[in-house]
Amino acid sequence: MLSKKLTRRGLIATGAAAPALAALHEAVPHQGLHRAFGSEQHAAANAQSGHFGHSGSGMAIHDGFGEASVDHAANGFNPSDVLRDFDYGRTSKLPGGRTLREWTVVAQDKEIEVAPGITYPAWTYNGRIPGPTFRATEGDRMRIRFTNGSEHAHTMHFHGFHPDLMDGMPGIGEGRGGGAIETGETFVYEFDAEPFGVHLYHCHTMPLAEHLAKGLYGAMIIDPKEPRAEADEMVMVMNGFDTNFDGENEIYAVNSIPFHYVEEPIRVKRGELTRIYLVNLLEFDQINSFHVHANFFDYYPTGTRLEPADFTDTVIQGQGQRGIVELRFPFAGRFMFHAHKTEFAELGWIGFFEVEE
Ligand SMILES: [Cu+2]
Repeated sequence: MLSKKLTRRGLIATGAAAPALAALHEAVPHQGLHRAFGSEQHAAANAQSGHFGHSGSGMAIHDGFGEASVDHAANGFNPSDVLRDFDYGRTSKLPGGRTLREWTVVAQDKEIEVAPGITYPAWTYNGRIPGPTFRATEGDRMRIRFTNGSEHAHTMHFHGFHPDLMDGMPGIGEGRGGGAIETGETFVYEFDAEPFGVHLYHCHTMPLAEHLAKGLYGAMIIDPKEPRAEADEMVMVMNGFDTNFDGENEIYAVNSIPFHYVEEPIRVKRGELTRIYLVNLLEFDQINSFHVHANFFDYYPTGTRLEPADFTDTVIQGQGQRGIVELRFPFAGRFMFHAHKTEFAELGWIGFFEVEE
């Protein structure tokens, strides 16, 4: 039975979460999910009539949103592109021969359609969630020119070595142009690319949970000087959205859009080395996880060592944790990957690899 107040856990208890989102969308189109979730009668009535369930034994998580899809063009990003989009910046040589990589980042307030018909008032870096995946080689100089085009003060806080002025911490370096970057202001973050590994960046303005949950984060990859083996590479930022602002996520995903890689499976070649840069930037929940079916992978926590620390098929990450997953698919076919946290999977954190000959 549904509880009187419909919550995400209430939805899951009915075994109805994903189809419920779609059904609520049909019933209450183009409104925020917090509005849609307010129409409890629709949901309750539909649930009791069996409208959500495909089999009665639980939701068919494979179905995702069925025919419905978000408007990626309007969002300005498509998770299928984000997956293999590595931003190496504009490169030049510094005196002495080192490589300088430069990026321009603008914080923008932006409505994102996070599920079909459900928009979320996000805060973004360069209009996308996750923000650009910065990529450099150990020892490069990284220079990020950050302009705050948002109505709120923000920062960019990078994980890595850097002076305090470059730490993106409100209250630190304010007299020197750093700290909180107010609306309309620009600040240039600059530091050496170290250590090698897979890292992250995010806004560090208070209240931190809000600034993270709103979408101000991304991945940063520092390649070792001696490059890793050639591979089909991709970045997966695990995240979610609290669409009704109750301090809990209603949807979960990799690269923001729930069920996206169910609708558009990730195509890989059988036997080819596949490398996933996996980063957890989920707010509100204590852990996230990644599991791949019918396979095992080498796991390099934080990517800061060249030898894998584990050979497994499931890994758990707290917020800010990240690592490199390396695997080869021995069989052609369709293989699921998902959070091994059933609740997250049912609310969108699920996808497929389409392994081709
Ligand atoms: Cu912020």
